Amino acid sequence: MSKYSILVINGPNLNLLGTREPGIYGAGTLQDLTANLDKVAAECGVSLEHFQSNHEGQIVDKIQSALHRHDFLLINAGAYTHTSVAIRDAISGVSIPFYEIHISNVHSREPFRHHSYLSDKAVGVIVGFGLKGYEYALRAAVDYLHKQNH
Ligand code: CA2
Repeated sequence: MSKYSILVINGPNLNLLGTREPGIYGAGTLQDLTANLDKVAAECGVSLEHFQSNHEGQIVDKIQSALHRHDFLLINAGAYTHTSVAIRDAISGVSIPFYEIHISNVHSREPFRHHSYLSDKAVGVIVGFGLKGYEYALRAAVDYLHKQNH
């Protein structure tokens, strides 16, 4: 059994990856992303759970259920990043360290995407590296956990 468990959360519309807007979000599907992360997790010796939902309350429930089950969260909250005090409060409530991920460079897009309700609570933020950003975040999370728990 792996020593560390990491939960990957993808928010609204990210189930559409690879089917539309490839210019912004790339050509890979959510399934491709999941398969690549599983491969990297196996290489690093950690367990991964994947969760995607289009519903804010379901994301809140999932974060609450992560308490005592997961050591780290990787979250792309999609559009809820810019609107959701509830997701911010859920993450603060469980006190699990997390990285915030965005596929696109939100800072080069519309002004309403420049503010995040999560960034100031995150250990780090990865923005604009496409789907590769999830892999970078996973590898960084593994380093973080090893350093924290030497
Ligand atoms: O860049 C990101 O990862 C975002 O979190 C994606 C969100 C957007 O609201 C954020 O501002 C930035 C949107 C996800 C929509 O994903 C789609 C993927 C393929 C086709 C259509 C939408």
